[in-house]
Amino acid sequence: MADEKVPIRYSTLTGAQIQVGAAFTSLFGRDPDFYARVPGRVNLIGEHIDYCGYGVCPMALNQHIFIAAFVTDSDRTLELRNFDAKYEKYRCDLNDIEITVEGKAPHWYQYFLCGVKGVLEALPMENVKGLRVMVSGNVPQGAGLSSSSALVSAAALTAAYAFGMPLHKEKLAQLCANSERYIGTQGGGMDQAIAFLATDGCAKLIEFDPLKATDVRLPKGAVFVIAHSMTNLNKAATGDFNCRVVECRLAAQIMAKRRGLDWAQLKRLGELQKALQLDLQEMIALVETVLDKESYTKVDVLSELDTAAEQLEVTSLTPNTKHIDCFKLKQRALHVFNEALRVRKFYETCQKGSGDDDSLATLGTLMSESHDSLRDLYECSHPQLDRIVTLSKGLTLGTRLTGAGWGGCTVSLVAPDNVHRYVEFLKENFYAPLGVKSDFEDIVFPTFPEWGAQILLC
Ligand code: ADP
Ligand code: NG1
Repeated sequence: MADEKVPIRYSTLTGAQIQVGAAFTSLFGRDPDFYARVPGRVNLIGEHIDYCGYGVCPMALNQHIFIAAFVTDSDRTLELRNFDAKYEKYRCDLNDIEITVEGKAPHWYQYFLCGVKGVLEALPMENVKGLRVMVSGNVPQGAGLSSSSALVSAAALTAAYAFGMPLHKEKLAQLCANSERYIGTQGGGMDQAIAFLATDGCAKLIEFDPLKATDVRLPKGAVFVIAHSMTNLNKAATGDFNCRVVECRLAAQIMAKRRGLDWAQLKRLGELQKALQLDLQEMIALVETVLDKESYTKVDVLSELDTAAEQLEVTSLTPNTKHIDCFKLKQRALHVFNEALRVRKFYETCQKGSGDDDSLATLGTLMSESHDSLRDLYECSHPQLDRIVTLSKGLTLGTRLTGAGWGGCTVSLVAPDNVHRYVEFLKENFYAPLGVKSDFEDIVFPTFPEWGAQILLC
C-alpha cells in the first residue's frame, strides 16, 4: 500500500460537476485542465483518539469537495474562486503564502492555503506555477463530517498534480494532516487519511505511526444513517478541540512523570502506553491510581510536573489553551483508553463477518457506549445530539455523535428494513419541532462507503 497513488481517471462530468466546469470556463475564459474530487467522511467509532495515537474506523461519504483547475506558466499567482458566490474571492502570490488566523473563525480560503502550503514545502520552488481554481462542495460544514479536511486535501491534491509531485496516497495524507494544523487545530490525521486511503464498499481501520489502513467489511444487515443535529461548530473558532488535545497530553505527561519517564518529550497517551509496555486495561488501572483528582488547576499541573508556567507553554499547551485553568485529566484519559478498546472490539466483530443479530447488536452497543463516554467523560456532546440519541432508542441498534462533536451529526446503525421508518420518525419528532421542513436529503440520510481522492480528466 505504501506506494499506492491517487487514481487519475478519464471521466464524463455529471450533474453539478458540469455546472462547476461551465462556471469555471465562463470565469477564466478556458476549460479546466483537470478536476480533483475528495470526499468527506463519517467516523463509525474511535472518537477523539486519533491525536492520542489510537486507531479509528471511518468511511468516506458520497458528499465531497470538487475542484476545477488549470495551470499556467505565465505567473505564480493563485486565483481562487468558490462556485458558491457567498464565499469571497481570493488571490495571492504562491512565493509568499501567509496563514494567520485572526478573529473568530478562519476564512474559507485559508483551509485551501493549508493544503497548498504543505505541497510547496515538499517541492523545489522552480516546480511552482500559476493556478486558477474553482472550488465547490456539498459536505455539511462544521458538522463532524470533515468538510475542512476534504477541502485541505483537495487543495493539496490540486497543487501536487499541477506541480508534478508524485501522488502517493499515504504521503499526501500525512502531508495534509500536518498542514491542516496551520489553521490552529491539532487534529490527529484520521480525516486526511480516509480522504486519500478510502476504497469503495468498505470502512477502514486507520492506525498511526506508521499510517496503515485495513479494510473493514461491514456486516450485510447494517446501514449507517447520518442525522444532522442542526447545530454547528467551527473547530478553529473556539479552544474546545485543542483543550481536549492538551488535557490528553497533560494526562500522559503526569503519568509519565510518576513512572520516571522523560515526560517533556512525551506528547500522547499512545506513546506512554508503548513506553510502559502495558495493555489498555492496565492503562485504565494506571489512570485510576495516578489521576485521582476530579479536576486539575494549572497550579496542580505545574506542581505534578515540577515545572514552570513558561515551560509548560512550550511542552504542553497551544496558543489558544494557555489561559485554561481547569483540566479534567482522569475523565479524558479514561475515555481514550476505553474508546480504543471499543474500536478493537468493533473491528474484530466486523472481521468475524457473520452479520447475525448478535454481532449487529454488539456493534450497536459499542456505538452507544461511545456516545455515552463522549457525553459524560469527554463532554463534547450537545443537547441536540443527545436528543437524537434518545429518540433513536428502539429504532436503531446504536447511535452516537460523529466527528469532533459540540454539535454536528450523529451516526446510527440501522437494520435495512427500519431505515425509512427511522428517517420519517426523526423528521416528525426531531426536525419538525425545530421548524425544519425541507431539504431532508441533506440532513438525514443513509450512507455507504465511497472512494477516496481522485483526479479526473475529461
Ligand atoms: P468540519 O467538521 O466540517 O471539518 P470545521 O469547522 O473543521 O468543520 O471546518 C469547516 C470549515 O471548512 C467551514 O467553515 C469553511 O471555512 C470550510 N469549508 C468546508 N467546505 C467548504 C466549501 N465547500 N466551500 C468553502 N469553504 C468550505
Ligand atoms: P472533525 O471536526 O469531525 O472534522 C476532528 C479532527 C479529527 C478527530 C475528530 C474527533 C481535524 C482536522 N479533525 O474531526 O482528527 O480528532 O475531530 O475524533 O482536526
